[in-house]
Amino acid sequence: MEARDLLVDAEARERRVRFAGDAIDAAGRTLARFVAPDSAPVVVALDALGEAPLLERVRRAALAARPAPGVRPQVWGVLNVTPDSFSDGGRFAEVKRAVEHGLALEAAGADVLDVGGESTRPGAAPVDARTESERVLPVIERLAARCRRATISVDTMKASVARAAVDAGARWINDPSGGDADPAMLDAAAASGAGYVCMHMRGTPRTMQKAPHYDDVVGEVCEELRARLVRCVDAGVAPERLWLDPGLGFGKRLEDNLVLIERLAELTSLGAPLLVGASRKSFVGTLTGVETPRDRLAGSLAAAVLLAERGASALRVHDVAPTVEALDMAAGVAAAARGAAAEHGDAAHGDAVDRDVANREVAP
Ligand code: PMM
Repeated sequence: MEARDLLVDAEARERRVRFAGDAIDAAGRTLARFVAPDSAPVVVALDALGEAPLLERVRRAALAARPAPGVRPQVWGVLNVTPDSFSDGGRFAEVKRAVEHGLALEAAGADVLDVGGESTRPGAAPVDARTESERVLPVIERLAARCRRATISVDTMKASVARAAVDAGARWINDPSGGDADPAMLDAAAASGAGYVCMHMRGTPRTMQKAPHYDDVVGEVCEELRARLVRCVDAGVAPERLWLDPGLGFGKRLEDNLVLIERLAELTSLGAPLLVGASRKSFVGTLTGVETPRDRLAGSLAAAVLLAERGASALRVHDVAPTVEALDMAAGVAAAARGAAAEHGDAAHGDAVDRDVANREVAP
């Protein structure tokens, strides 16, 4: 091995050790509220770290966790700038309407505006980088200048679009391919200083719904996200800027999506905050019998509350105002339950209803 390779290897190892330390603390805090410290998520966490003696440290971190109650997850407002979303003929009118919609999402309570210029619907055809950039950059530039509170994310699988979007003011790169679609993406994310959302998807939007199959969807998604996360850290993405997403609706059957929601807490053991998108997705329509995506609000709200209770740090949604209300309600109940439990000296129950993971700062 050349000296330079050794150096690169040592740097990568150091980054991973640093990341492992963060992961232990995060896993501990998460465990304190969801599960007994010797249950499955601990085993997953230890697997990820590769060392059994760390169990004691995880347990100690779990016991030391004393989170603030009553904090709701972040809300990411979806702002798709694709031809079927805002097109009314003129390019200028399109940009203007997208910006107005973004500002309305911010006013409704969105913490982040997720701007996308390429559809990721099942079977969707890819668009080239130039077309995608022309769609998203003018919108990102204007929103970055006008938003007072919300930050901007670019939803893209292309490194060049991500780089240009960060230059235009985006502070997040939301990559539905988790670094698979473009080999230059992770370097771009590392160099950008932006937050990076690494989503789970098998295949591409064109192929992902062709006979998807999992034997153990939570275990497999967890393992595949862990591998991607290590790849991100090795590429130099700062661990504190890394978020994960199980990719609901991306190459998953109805039952896979439902099990991922029910057992989301197990994914928090990976140590990174989770962004999750269930809003208006077709599995919500299948379950509730509502065909038109716009009419799937009730099912989407139920999913948002269930995901928040299971440790999601952020939810990607279309209907921002009602989602914020539903999440505030759930957070209020959780906080009250915690207070009541503490009054009765029942610290274990108080911890169980609290959701410290939602408390983590916006990364970038
Ligand atoms: N879903 C869509 C697009 N981008 N990004 C992340 N991180 N997570 C998601 O679940 C996700 C995404 C597709 O939904 P849309 O077509 O309603 O925007």
